[in-house]
Amino acid sequence: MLRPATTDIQALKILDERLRWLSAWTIHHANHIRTSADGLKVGGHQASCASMTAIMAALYFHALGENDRVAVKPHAGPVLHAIHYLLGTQSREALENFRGFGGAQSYPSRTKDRIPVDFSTGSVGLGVAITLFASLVQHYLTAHGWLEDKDRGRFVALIGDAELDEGNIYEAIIEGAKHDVRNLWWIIDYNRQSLDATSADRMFERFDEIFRSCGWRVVELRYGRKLAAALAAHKDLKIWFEKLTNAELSALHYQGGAAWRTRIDAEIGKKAATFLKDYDDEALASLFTDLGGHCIETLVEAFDAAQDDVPTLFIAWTIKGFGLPFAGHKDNHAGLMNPTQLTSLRDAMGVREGQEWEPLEGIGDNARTGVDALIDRTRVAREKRARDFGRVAIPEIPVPAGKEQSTQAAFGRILLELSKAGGELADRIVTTSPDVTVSTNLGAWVNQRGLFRRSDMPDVFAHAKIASAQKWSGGNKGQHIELGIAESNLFLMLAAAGLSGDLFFRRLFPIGTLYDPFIARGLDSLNYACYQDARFLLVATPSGITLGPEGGAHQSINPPLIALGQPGLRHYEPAYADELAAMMQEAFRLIDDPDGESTYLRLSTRSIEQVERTDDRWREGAIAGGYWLREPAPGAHAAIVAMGAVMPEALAAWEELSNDLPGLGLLAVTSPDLLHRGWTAAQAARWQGQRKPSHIEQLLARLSPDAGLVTLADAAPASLSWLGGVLGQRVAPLGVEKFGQTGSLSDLYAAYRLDGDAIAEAVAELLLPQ
Ligand SMILES: Cc1ncc(C[n+]2csc(CCOP(=O)(O)OP(=O)(O)O)c2C)c(N)n1
Ligand SMILES: [Mg+2]
Repeated sequence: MLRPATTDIQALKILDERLRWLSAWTIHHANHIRTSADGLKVGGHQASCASMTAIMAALYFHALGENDRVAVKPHAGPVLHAIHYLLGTQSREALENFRGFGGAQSYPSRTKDRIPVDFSTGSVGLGVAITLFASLVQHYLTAHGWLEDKDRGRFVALIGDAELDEGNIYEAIIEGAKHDVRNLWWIIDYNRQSLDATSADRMFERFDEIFRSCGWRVVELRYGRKLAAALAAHKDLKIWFEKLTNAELSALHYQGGAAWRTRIDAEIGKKAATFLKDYDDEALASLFTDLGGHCIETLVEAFDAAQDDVPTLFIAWTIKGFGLPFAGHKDNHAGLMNPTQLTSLRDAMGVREGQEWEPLEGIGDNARTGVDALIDRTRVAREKRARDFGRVAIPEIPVPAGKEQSTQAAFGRILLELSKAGGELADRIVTTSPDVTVSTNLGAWVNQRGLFRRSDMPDVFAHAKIASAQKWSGGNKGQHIELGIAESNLFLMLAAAGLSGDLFFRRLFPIGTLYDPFIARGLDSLNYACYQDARFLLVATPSGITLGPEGGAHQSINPPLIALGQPGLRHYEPAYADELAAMMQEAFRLIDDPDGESTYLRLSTRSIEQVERTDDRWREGAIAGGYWLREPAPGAHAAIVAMGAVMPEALAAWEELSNDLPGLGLLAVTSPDLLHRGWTAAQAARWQGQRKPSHIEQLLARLSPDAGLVTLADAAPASLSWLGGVLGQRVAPLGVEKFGQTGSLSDLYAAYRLDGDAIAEAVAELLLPQ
């Protein structure tokens, strides 16, 4: 893009002011003008917005190309809304309803906002890192021939300086360095204030070094044009200025011109006398606020100079609350202007009372042409695009043969067979794993489909004829993206790849594998992926105490409960390979369905005898969350309810107890998550006159109303114990509530009460007269 003419700079400055006004006004309106029904403070962050309006004006109205995608610092959401208001893509109604039900969201949301939001933000640090993985996905699509050069863009993150404390950012840049990631601009709003305080001074130099050592170009925008010139002319002043701590600088910005004068006079004395004479207090305050992040010329020049694809960190010095009465005050994070302060700002900005929402209020005719031109140019590139789902034909997934199988091994075989059979689905699958590719059984798939690398990477071991089951070479057609052991990165990778249809019009089918207990390591990133409605398949294996000798530190207990409370993610826990095949087919369908979701498969390394099927009726139930593996007699007084890898114990107990308790049922639960959702949805529907019972109600209604249920899961017993609430039946929940330890399966199942004896005792307790 060409550098703008001088008029554009003026127009950008005007737009900067407009954004500052509109964002402040939107927040003010929500807090002070809109009537409050519940007396709750509405909130909003006027100071966090004001510190980035120049950066965002220069970015959106000058630097962004039409394919560029931006993650906006959560607390600058109102600035993004103001930009779209100027572009005509946001309505006044939504702004008037900012933070209200159905109004503009407090933090940019892909799914809830009507404006185009490239990446949702809110949990600080995650919006930053996802841009890096999105850039990697763009490269993947290009390398696979699915994205033309003209459709490629840059990924921009607008970052609060305190966000840099989030460790996930460093995990991401390390991974990015390994993959030689490009086309990134990360722009720090370096206002040196967080929520609680001013930022630590000692860290600043370190950020520089960290990024540079990961291959980034670091561009510091410390001074605006005016201030740079003044300090260049007064060396002592410059030395003094640069020694000010973050807290001192912020305090001076808050105090204003007279305070600057007193300090300079006291600390530099005569040497600054000529300088001080040239400025009155107001001019002095204005001069020192001319930091790089508020100077349109400086920003434009810096953006124009970074047009190659080298990942670039811009450190743009700013003042939190720039131009507002609480600028620089350490407590300004959630500060709101009072009505008097707002009126002064309105007057200062030339906005007439009653015309506060007028997009270009107060801009004179001459200036208007330039502003209109910039808005027009920008409008074309920032329209909301329809979501794109791939509509890829999902083939029937064949069941791997074998009398005894583990679900984990079956998963690996299914992928291998898919790869061998070929076809569009197989070509669109992209797998990824945080250094557990082999131990989660993805190895054979990778042998077939190869590692994804920017340049060809021969398999050195294979060339040297060293025997290995893993014959992995890499190249830009590979379909497995290796990650280091950073589970947060796995989820951000899945989030970015799971948005490929939205971001690049080409849906991928991302599959990520990890050990079930380590879901917790990346939990917020997983939540973040789901929040944005990214679509993927998460395969977590091994799980539970069933991994036996591997021991307690690897034994997962609560992920089914996590899944029960996680929107956008469907939990399936198969016991058998045929269930797994059906679930994978469903998971692929859900990735491709506009109303679908992501899927979490909780698998096991335990090889168990496969069950014989007499018909296919189990399948529908398994996909819906459960089915009777052994039918109960109508009105039966007891049932065993089991999930996943402990099914052999449940079956053995069923066989033994059936002699004494004819009619005993065995319910195989494949998804407590789906059963629970169905149950609550059916309850809600009843209030709207629909009386269809949910799947779990139908299943349990086969038993007597006072039946007893023994539930069994290699997981927290609360995963299934809630089933007693569905029809008011009694429950004896078996499961794992304490940390595990090493041991054989029989030792562990006995110690943690997952064996036949425990089931028999639980059944007896339920059936004995109370
Ligand atoms: C993961 C997470 N932890 C805490 C918060 C609460 N929080 C919101 S903003 C903020 C400080 C942000 O400071 P900075 O990034 O410097 O932004 P700015 O100064 O521009 O407002 C905190 C702690 C959050 N949003 N996300
Ligand atoms: Mg800050």
